[in-house]
Amino acid sequence: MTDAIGYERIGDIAVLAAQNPPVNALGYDVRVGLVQGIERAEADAGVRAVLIYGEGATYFAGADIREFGKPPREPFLPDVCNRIESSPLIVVSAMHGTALGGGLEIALSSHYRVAVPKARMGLPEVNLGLIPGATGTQRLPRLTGVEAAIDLVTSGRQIGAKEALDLGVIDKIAEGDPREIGLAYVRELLDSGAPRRAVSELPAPAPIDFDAAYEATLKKGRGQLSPAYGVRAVQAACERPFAEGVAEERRLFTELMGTKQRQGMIHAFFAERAVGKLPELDGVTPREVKSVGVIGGGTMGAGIATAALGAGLSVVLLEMSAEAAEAARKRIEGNLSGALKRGSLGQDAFDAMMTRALTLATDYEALSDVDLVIEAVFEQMDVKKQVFTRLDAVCKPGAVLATNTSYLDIDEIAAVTKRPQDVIGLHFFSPAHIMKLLEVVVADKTAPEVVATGFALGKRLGKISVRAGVCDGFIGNRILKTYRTAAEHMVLDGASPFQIDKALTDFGFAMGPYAVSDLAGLDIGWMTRKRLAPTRHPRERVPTYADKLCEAGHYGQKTGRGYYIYEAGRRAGIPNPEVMELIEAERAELGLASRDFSDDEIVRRYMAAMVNEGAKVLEEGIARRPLDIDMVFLSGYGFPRYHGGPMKWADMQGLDKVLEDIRTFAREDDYFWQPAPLLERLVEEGRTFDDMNREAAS
Ligand code: T1G
Repeated sequence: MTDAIGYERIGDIAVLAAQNPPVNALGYDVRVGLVQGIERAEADAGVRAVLIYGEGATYFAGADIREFGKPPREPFLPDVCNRIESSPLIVVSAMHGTALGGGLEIALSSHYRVAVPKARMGLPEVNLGLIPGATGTQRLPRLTGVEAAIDLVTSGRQIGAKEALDLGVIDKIAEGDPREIGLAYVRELLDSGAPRRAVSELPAPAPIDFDAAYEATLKKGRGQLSPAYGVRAVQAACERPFAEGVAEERRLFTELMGTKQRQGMIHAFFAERAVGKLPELDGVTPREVKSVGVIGGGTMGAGIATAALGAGLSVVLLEMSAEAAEAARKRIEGNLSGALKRGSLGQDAFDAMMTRALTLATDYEALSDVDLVIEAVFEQMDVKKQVFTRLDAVCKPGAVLATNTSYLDIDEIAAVTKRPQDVIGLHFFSPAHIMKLLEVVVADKTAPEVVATGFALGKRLGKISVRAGVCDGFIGNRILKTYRTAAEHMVLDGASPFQIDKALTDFGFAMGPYAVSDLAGLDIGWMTRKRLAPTRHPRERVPTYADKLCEAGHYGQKTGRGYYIYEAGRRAGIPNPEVMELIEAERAELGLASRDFSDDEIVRRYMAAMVNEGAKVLEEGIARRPLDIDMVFLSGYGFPRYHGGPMKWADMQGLDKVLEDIRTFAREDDYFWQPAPLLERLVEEGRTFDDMNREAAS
């Protein structure tokens, strides 16, 4: 027996305990241990039943993702599941924590399942670019029916014990320790003479229109394959004998295992866990934060306050007047009412937040005792400096002073205080209570424990925090400006904003850059162009057609017209015909001859600009690792997760191909297209961005 699965005999019950921390992943030793445990129980005279449960935090949380991409080692998980189910003994699983993927598949191959009330379970393989590959798509529908099985397999969502009981995934919920409730349930089953109950022997569920379900799922996935493959696997459970259904599931699973989408999504899984692990923070203790001050109750400030309240922090929100403070309170109330309606926030909790946790103020003195302040006031340096001068005078020693600025120089802001070591950037993305990304911007003098405090606050708020250095736009907006410029160049040279948007939604973005601009407000870009105009290089190509839209008062969705026209009741906008008129007029004025762009070239140019600027951001140390840039774009800019992020996408294309594109584009504009020296070095040395991630981790 391996020690990954403990064996114990209690009367006529054999107990198999998973002992593979931290999440009892079903690695090789665990799989071997399970098979050996079942065989030992069957050979152990007098044993009538087997209990399987997990020691530590959870029942099996799935296959060991670190084994993916390596040669698979027997016993394979589907065989382990079938071996468990085929036992002549009664096999019971007792679940707690998160029984996910292969973990739930082990439970489904047991004859009975009991769970603690807080147990959660699901088949999240689609989030890794896969489908359940150990009979889950064949057993689950036999218990829940096709509709529920397709929902769980294609969404990858977790369900709680109550929903699992209602769906028939588990048989019982019991309070207590998984081992105890498991033993009690086995006893109950043996005493009542309960029969073995093999799920695979249950009748196949009634079919649905699988082609329709497949097409709908493929469309919803915006190019992601795994959910649609999940529909076909469940279809096999309806149309084929169990063993053939398992074979079809394996075929589909193996096909997905070989895709770039699987590589991209597993990269995203591990990057999400690595991004908060910075060697510079090893052994650094964050300062305790129980109360937060927020200055400015506009959309951003109210969103930040909402996120802090939702994380159980007390909030003092400072505005210029009682009316403005009241307006902020209403915004916060509106933000929280969404959660209230959805039932994810109870009325008592809502009331506690709004009456006790939230304090409105108009005097800086109200901030004298908070542990951390975040200002979200107007994006102008002199305004920020006034705020930080007041904070320096009012806030207690050790309070963290954070700015939410999206591009201003934080070193310059810190310099007006006597405590630059306590100043940091916490760049939220609107809506701040919903968007996952938080850029933790570290200024020259920011103290390590203040950086650690920023990351701890991010974790508390449920954010994905990424360390950034100080430059115009930090990581995300700096790179955005570059690839957005590449798009504008294509518009000047012959492509339309609408074609570019479509090419990029076909690539997997939820929205193209022009629809995003309409959503954010065209006035933001307009202000930025005006701000940067004085220092613009003569070779920069900056179109003026969008300025004319703004001068006419067309700011996008908020005015009902921008690149698109938004009519009441219609979800998406329709292309605004005057946009092409403005573009054609500008092309004529500049004497530009238009040419056609293929969708493929549009994507290659857009992505080459993104990757090239990312390499420059890396080289300057603004981002620590390529995975940090990936996490910025996956969690803050709607980058398609199955590409793994821009740097992972580039690795999978081949950095030599990306560099070759850049050099080709440079022949027509060697000012905009200047290959990043880091990219050239990586290609010369045959290294990848993944190699840089591994080097940073070692
Ligand atoms: N394999 C390997 N390592 C894993 C792992 C897994 N399945 N799950 C977590 N870890 C590591 C993780 O990298 C981290 O490591 C540590 O455990 C704690 O994780 C055939 C093919 C279980 C809800 O997709 O959702 O089964 O950084 O920080 O916040 O059909 O981990 O400490 O070195 O996330 O408490 C399906 C993925 C696999 C579950 C716990 N299962 N894991 O969250 O801790 S595919 C999953 C999670 C499959 C079969 C198919 C979460 C969690 P380190 P953590 P957490």
